[in-house]
Amino acid sequence: MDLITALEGLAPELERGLDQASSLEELEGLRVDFLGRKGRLAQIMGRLPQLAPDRRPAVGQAANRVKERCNALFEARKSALEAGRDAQALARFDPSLPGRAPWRGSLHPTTLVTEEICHIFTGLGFEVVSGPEVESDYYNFEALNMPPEHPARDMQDTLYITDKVVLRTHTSPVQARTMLSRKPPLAVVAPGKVYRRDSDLTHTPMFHQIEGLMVGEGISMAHLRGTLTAFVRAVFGGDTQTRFRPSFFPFTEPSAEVDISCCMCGGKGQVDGEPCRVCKTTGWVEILGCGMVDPAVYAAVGYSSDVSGFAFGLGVERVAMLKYGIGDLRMFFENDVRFLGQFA
Ligand code: 2NL
Repeated sequence: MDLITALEGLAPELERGLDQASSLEELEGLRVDFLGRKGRLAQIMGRLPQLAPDRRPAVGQAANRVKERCNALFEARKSALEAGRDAQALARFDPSLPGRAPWRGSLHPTTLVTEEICHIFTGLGFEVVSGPEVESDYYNFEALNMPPEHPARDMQDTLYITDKVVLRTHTSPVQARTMLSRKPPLAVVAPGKVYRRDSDLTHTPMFHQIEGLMVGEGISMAHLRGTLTAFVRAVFGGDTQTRFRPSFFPFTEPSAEVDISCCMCGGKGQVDGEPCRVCKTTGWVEILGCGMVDPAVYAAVGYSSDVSGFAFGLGVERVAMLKYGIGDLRMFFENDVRFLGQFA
């Protein structure tokens, strides 16, 4: 067959093939078959050297025309198939369906309770302060009336960095630093992480504390009681009862522990006739420790013995467990999103 006739047969044949192609993959197959390096057009052109030289230009021109025509056919069909595919995708897409909300994080219950407690105390005129977690023996113990050999400094409780540097075992050193850098009157709360060499079902080596301190002229046990009762009712509800029991802390005298009426059984000691697991039937649960700042602490920070004040300390995880009815301390440290997501 003469080459020009063979060339001119290509475009109509491609057109029939394209009409039947139903996917972009098939289309690509046809393109390779007709226009590829070893395709039909290339094969025909391979016979060009067999022609007399004066016939070659006409065949070359015909080949270019056919190639352009084939390319145009191919591109047209490709656009049509692509448009069809997009239309199908749009037909499947229902814009009236509700959107899928992105997953939203939430604050850790420890953070929530810390923020709530700090908010309550700032409302009562306290200021939030912070300090280092790696602390000197002096601020963590000595300034707080815990001289060397004091039982609370026992190696069993304290995590030592060096002989004289510890991970703070409470946030009291923040208040000691505050008193050293400021004059009374002052009212501060110090939230933060604290560390103890202790780890079992009910103790973790790191937990969170909030301590408070109010120092001024004429600050009395009555201010302590009023402040802490207002605080407890803000966290656990206005009907919550409080009970102050005598206790001991090295840095306060007198000292007390505060119990609240059990938020699980309402102080009745029973839930649905069963013994209350939160207060163990006593109707009371311990919530914080407090007292009037010991004069030895004022001496250590260079305050006059004319001032007086109160201080208190509480465990954040403990408050969160009581407030939210969480039975297991480990929940706070496992970072299970099924637990954490409940505080969104
Ligand atoms: C508890 C008891 C308490 C304090 C912390 C304190 C701090 C200074 C001076 C005097 Cl600078 N006291 N802090 C006082 C009484 C109790 O914590 O059971 N915490 C979990």
